[in-house]
Amino acid sequence: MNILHFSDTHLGFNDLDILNDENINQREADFYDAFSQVVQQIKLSKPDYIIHTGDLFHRSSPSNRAITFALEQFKILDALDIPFILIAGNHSTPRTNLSSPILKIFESFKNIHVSYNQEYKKIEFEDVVFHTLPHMNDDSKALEQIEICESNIDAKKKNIMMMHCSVGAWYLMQEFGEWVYPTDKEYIFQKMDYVALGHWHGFGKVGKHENVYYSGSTERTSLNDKRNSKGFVELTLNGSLDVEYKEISIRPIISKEIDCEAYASSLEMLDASDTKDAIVEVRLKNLSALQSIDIQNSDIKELFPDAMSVSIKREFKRDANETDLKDVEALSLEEFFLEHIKEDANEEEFDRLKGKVQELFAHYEESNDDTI
Ligand SMILES: [Mn+2]
Repeated sequence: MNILHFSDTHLGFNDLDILNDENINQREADFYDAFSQVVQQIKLSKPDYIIHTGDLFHRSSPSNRAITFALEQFKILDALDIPFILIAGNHSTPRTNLSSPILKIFESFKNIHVSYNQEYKKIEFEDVVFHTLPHMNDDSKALEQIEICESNIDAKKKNIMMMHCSVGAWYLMQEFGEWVYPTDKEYIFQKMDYVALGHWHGFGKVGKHENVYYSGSTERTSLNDKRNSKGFVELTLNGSLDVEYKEISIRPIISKEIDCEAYASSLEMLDASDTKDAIVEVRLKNLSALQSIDIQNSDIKELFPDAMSVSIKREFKRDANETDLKDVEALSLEEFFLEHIKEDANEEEFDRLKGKVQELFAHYEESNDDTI
């Protein structure tokens, strides 16, 4: 039996304010592309079952474009005549009972089986039972549902458990309403042939359990996620369990560092050859306050002409100039500028310039207010 497990596709996610040629947010398009790559693979490998462990959409009320994209892709999948089992994650579960769960839109598809009602649902086939526990907002109800799940294990068939949660505290995503699977119920995992997990965005086996896996997300929903490898799981269940992680191709995130203490030579050594179409993050380290004024973001961006985006992080020197730095942080630009003049000018000249500077800054602020 071959099963393809993927998760956390977050359709509709967007970021970075960059549009592509079709006027779609580039990052949003990247997520659609990642999803399409998995669908391509499904068409090629034709597994016996397809499972998705939650966060299909990024929001519980996705945009029209995200819904349209999903419906197009699900139509392709449905036509393959492969059962596709799908559960709701925290991102696709409404927080109140007033709104209708988005996964309901797939109810009418012949081969698509959805579980989103915040309760255990058994989805059964000739040779396998999928024990689905979708995201639940209520922990005590969840515990009950886990017990129902355990009592439904079928010794004559393969048993696959599907959840969207953190197993223990290790896989928390620092999001609202996360569900933590209770540690004292982990023994149930041993009674399953495979436990398919969603929520954590990296691929991996969970702790000591040989049959419990997160497939990871298909793209990064945060630039703090530096993993450049995203993909899905292909598992084979013939007597023993064989798990294979398959990588898809995503936009890379590349970190670069410029040491401002040796600025010129650091620039010379900079290699931008791996930054084509990438999300580039540049750390300017050992920066002094004055250097920080001299080095413009636009100068740094020019160093990576082929990158999709460049973000710059300024890290100030912590040693000798620490007091300097504190002063700069506490001062406004106007005050900082005046301090700078004070160093070079005599008292009389300083008083004259002070008036000018204050006038100019007042004028600047006024004209700035106009534009807002
Ligand atoms: Mn997620």
